[in-house]
Amino acid sequence: MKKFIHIDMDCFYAAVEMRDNPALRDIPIAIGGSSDRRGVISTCNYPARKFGVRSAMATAQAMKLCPHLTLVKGRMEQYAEDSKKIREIMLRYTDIIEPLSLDEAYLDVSDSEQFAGSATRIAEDIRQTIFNETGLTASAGVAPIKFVAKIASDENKPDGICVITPEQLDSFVAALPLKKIPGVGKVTAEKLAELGLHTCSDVRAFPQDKFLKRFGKYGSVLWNRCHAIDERGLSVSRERKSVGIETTLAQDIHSFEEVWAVIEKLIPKLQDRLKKASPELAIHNQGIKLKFSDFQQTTMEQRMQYLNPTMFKTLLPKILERQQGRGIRLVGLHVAMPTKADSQQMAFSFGDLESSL
Ligand code: TTP
Ligand code: MG
Repeated sequence: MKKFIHIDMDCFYAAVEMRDNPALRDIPIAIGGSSDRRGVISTCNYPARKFGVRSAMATAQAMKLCPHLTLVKGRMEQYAEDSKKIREIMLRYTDIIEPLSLDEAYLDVSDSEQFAGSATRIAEDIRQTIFNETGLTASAGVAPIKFVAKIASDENKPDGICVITPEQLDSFVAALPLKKIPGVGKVTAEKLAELGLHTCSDVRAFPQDKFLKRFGKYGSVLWNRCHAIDERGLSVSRERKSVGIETTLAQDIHSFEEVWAVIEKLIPKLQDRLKKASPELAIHNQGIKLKFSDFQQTTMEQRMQYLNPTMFKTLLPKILERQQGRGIRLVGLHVAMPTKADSQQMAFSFGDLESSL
């Protein structure tokens, strides 16, 4: 059995706004264009949801439901930046990740070794780490098949987790309302209801040939879902799994010696993180990140098979060439792990070597 985690951020855009402006925390807010410009709500926080405000609703309608709703203009760049941070956190656990949107992704942790392979504990750790490092809450679903993991992440929102074990899978799916299955929209749900079909167990009791005839191509997918069959794996992005550690300095520093002193302190922490993320310690590259006093940041990497602390000393003068008189406000170190493709390529080149000997 596979182990999938689905992570979905809670009222994502609204949560970012509440984090960055605490005055918005306890009042109903929505992200969206104003009603006089025929705006639409992107999302809203939970206090606003109590009034019935929803994503994709016309702002005018939302203002009717909740007259003291505070409208906030969206900041896509900030949401994208938080999304990137969240993605980087996920990559510490597995590189088999399928992002669905800025705030949502599937992870396949079937072969992850952290927490003795417990997908539940991995999911809890991801949620905790996301909160520690971004101040945002995420909800998680854990299940042996993809679509159930997605449904599960919605069960205990916000800031919740729902685990469906292989033993619970069949009965969980049986009781599932059909409209919760991804792909079953309003129209399909109505067609199903006309046949008296409301839950997956209703479909199970329905004649298969009749069902397939009525619902065409999507019918067989839906039939399978109702029987807890979902053989899809993840469409994996090619991002490299990496770990890093960084520190923002109390005061800007300038010289090679000062930066090196910071790096020497970071190295053992980086080694710790690497050990946790990749017990065999193999890496693909190691690098340094600097953020200058004007907030411009830069990274430089060196290909390496194993972490070599003195390599940072070789890299440092090269990256400092980009300093151009500016102070340095942040120093970071990172290593990227080899992907499966890298290790296959390595085996291949060793093979070549052998055959040419
Ligand atoms: P969702 O995950 O659907 O919603 P959410 O994160 O705001 O709330 P929940 O706690 O229920 O998960 O969407 C993620 C973000 O995508 C959301 O914050 C804003 C954006 N979005 C839109 O811009 N328009 C839409 O119609 C929807 C559904 C989302
Ligand atoms: Mg969300």
